[in-house]
Amino acid sequence: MKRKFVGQLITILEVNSELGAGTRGASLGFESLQIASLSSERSIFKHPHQVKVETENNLLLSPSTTPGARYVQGISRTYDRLCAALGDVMGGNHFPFIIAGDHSMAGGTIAGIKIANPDKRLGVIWIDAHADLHSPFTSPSGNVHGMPLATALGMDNMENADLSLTITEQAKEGWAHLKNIGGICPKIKPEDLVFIGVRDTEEEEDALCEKYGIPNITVDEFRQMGFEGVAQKALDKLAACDMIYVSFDVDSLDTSISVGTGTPVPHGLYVEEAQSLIHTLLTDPKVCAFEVVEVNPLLDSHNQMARAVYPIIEDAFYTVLNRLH
Ligand SMILES: [Mn+2]
Repeated sequence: MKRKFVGQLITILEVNSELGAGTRGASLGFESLQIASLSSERSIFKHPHQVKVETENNLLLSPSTTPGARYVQGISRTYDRLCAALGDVMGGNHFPFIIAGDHSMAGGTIAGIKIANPDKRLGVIWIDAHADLHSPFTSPSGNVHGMPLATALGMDNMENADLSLTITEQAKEGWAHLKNIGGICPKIKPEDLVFIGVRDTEEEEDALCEKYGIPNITVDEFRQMGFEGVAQKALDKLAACDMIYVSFDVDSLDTSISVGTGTPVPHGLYVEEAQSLIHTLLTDPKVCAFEVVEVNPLLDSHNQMARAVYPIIEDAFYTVLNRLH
């Protein structure tokens, strides 16, 4: 069934998160995309509806005191703010178009969408080199940008816990907050999740994918099926969902494009492939939010990553805007 959101508009959310990553610089992704947009006459950053969600990156001035889930208290408070902002944006019948730093924020995005739409079944399309399914009990690094989907699924994955890890009580409390925010846990079901381009996982994550049958459309399969086939397969898998959130980690792209992201992995998508896929997904009326993350100009030279990614983002933005009008 086609639904038309009469009068609905877009709000760009700026979330310069940095606390969830292991390398520094993802908080500069928004500005690097803004600079990359200057050569475009229709820069999305001219859009009148923009909201900035405050982060707690100043905590990085001191070492993390919560091994297991590094800087989780600052991340928790940022989740709260992001959820409140998403409540306002979606309550005003606007489409949230989120440009965030590290990928930990996607857990807050999913939480915010679910809290704003508690009776709706939410599906997630996760375009990424990584599965981001770790918990503090399995993560070798304790970096929360590897955990956002586990917060949304409410999964500790204790069956695969690494008992040698040090996890403080504060880390466990913070983790519980991330999972239970809004009093809804889980926010999504494992059968309502689709991966595209995932190619660098740990066995603890593989065990969850196998247990719950979470599909991953690999880069090779993408090239066999074409972007339309991939989009259709992902949307078909989520046919029972009322709303769909698309999360785009730029490390899904091939390392030939740029090194300007924290955890690059070879054999990824090319820009045209990602752009065509995202364009097709965002024409679907069920898609209710889009997020791009992990552009890191400090790891780059000449802002290559943002310059490569900005056209994808601009196309995505106007695809949604055209759909809504
Ligand atoms: Mn990611």
